[in-house]
Amino acid sequence: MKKKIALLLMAAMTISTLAACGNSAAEQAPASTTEEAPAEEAAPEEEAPAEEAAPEEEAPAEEAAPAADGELITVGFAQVGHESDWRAANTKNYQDTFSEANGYELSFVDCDNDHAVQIETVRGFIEQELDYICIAPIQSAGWDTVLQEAQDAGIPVLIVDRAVDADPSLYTTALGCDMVAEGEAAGNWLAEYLNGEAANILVIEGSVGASATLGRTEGFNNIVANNSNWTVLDSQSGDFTQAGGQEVMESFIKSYSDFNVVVCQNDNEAYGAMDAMDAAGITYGVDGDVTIISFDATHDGLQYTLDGKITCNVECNPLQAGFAEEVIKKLEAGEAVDAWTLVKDEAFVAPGIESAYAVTMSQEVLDGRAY
Ligand code: GYE
Repeated sequence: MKKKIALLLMAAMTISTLAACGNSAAEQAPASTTEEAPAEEAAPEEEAPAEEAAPEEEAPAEEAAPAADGELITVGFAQVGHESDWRAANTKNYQDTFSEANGYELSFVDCDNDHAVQIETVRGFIEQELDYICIAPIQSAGWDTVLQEAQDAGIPVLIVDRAVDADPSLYTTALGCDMVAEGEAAGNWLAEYLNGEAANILVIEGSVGASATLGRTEGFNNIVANNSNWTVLDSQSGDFTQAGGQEVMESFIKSYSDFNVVVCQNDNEAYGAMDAMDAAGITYGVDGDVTIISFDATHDGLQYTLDGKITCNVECNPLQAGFAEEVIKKLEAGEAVDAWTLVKDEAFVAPGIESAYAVTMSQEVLDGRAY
């Protein structure tokens, strides 16, 4: 299978780097892959007994991976880590989608938010001559060398979730949410909500150097620049964790007394920030003194939005493995793939708020949220 892949790769990469940005794959990709495999089968290579490994017997014909020679397609996934609920949902989605039953052998590595570990993980995948490599980059910088090594080895690379700042000719395709647009959505909603009122803003950023952090910061700052009575008092990394969010918020509370907006770049940070404000007797939410904005819109995060505690929550959909599988199926079939696939998202606001930028939260929306 490897030689065939290498040949297809050359053709596909040429086309994909020339292709205009588009989301046709996004519209075609199955949205419900997580619902199709039970949670206890999440580690397919370790848990699936040999006699259950024949994909053609278990998966419906139209969903079986098109490995012409009947072999499992080997996929390496260098995952960021396990810092957040979003990440846990994203990991489970990949493990469910790239299961043996679906025709794959997934090598999953949790890189524990360590860039050097992630680079070595990708090198390991290259040495093992896997058919495809998916990378969710911890940081956007520092990828050129190992991406060149993968290309030299003829292994297609999918950059997933977060972006890299390497030359796109070094990888096959990228997919994920538009982080700048997410930051702008948060800012646009805030301008609409405050309706001219001044804002003293504290920002709890995500992990340093991650495209999710860089993009959300850039997008939000684009809107800050349009509002002359807004001030960003401080902006510090909470590393996308609850503990990090709490720690940063505690230090903000010691340094600043007159803030009315806290922007948390993911839900877990928002939980930590709320704990810190609870302990300090600071009220927040639609009935409180401080407006909290969060990102991710996970189930628990949206529960807080429904409860009016996180007033605005900007979604980033973690169920992205179906898009990656769509790309792999196309490459297996010798078809061209888009250079970039956008995973769409939307924003949600607390009940009682109408917004041009966000959906008003309801129990029904919460009930429909699987992650
Ligand atoms: O917002 C955060 C996770 O890269 C979009 O990473 C992802 C971010 C997500 O840790 O919760």
